[in-house]
Amino acid sequence: MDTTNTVYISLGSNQGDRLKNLQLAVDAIFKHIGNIKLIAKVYNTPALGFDGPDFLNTCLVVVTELSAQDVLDSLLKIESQLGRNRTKSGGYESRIIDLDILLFNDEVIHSKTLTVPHPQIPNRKFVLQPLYEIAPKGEHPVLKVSIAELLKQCEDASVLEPVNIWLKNPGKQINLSQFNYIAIEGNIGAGKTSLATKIATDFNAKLILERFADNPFLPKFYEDAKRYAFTLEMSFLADRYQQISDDLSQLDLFKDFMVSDYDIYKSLIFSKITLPEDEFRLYRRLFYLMYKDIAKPELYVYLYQNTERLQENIKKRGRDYEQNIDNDYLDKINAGYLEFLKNQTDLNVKTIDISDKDFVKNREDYLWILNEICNGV
Ligand code: PH2
Ligand code: MG
Ligand code: MG
Repeated sequence: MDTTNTVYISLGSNQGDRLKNLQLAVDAIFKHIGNIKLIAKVYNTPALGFDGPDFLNTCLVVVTELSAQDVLDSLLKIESQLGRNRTKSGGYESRIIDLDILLFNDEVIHSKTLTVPHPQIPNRKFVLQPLYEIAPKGEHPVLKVSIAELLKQCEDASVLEPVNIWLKNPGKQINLSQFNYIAIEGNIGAGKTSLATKIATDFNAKLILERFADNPFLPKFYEDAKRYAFTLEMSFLADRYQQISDDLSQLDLFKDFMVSDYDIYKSLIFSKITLPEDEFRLYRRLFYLMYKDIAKPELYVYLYQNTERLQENIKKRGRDYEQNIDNDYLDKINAGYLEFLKNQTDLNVKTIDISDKDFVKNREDYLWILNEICNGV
């Protein structure tokens, strides 16, 4: 399920501290729109089409979950936050910052507010040169020619001078790959899978997801807990053990680290709640036999979410067999996790309270969580 879009954005400034304006725009784009994959060199360029001071121009590629219209709205907001005011003069005029969508995936858009690809691409060297640097193989989706070819054919005679200062990519400050293996944990409905999946996509990590959907005992357990608890816990343990020992031993050369949406210890936490005392003791013996020879995460993240919002999330995702989970059960699981975490001395644990956050909806909340993960152990 890939819901991300690739958007190419052109940046320009010919008023005030031009380089600072570009950097502030890059920072705001990262904060509100998405991860920045590449930033081209910055060029000093003569104002094209009107009389005015030289511009600094560059381009960047962003990966975003926003629609083209939402990206546009966000860019306009950033422009005005950086102090741009548009007068209704008709022609071009100097500006603190100009942020234009050049390309959005390979889509062709003609709406009242937005034309993509940007109609001026072929006529502007200050766009084509930096765009070529970050998309050397890119193709214009309407003209069906490469950016390289458009640059060659471009009749704009402007002389571009590269400025020898690079804009900084704020994403580089988030250094998750300092951990070789991160496990995301939390109660049912806390958002473990969503967070692990987002991290894996954004930071080139190998993703290890629990295969709960394949567990035939889970729906049965929710129907008749007493009868199926031991069977369910055993089958979870077998699956988790196998997956963790298989996946963690296969280092993927093309990935920077690993992230999972569970830690195997959850087997013990859940079984302590679901099994009668004597069965639990048997289970625990088996658990530790397996637990001792598998790799532990270098960072264990516990997402704390309150019961009310757990229930909302459970409703939202709508798995039939989960719909009758009661608050008491969720509270017990949370207490089980907290008890476990309290007693961990060897494990690097980071508990993050996300009860007033929504990292799926708000990028700022997502970035806040990443920051907590990186900096706060
Ligand atoms: N933007 C314009 C018009 N002219 N000239 C340069 N050099 N750089 C720009 O970004 C630019 C321009 C309208 O957006
Ligand atoms: Mg423009
Ligand atoms: Mg514009």
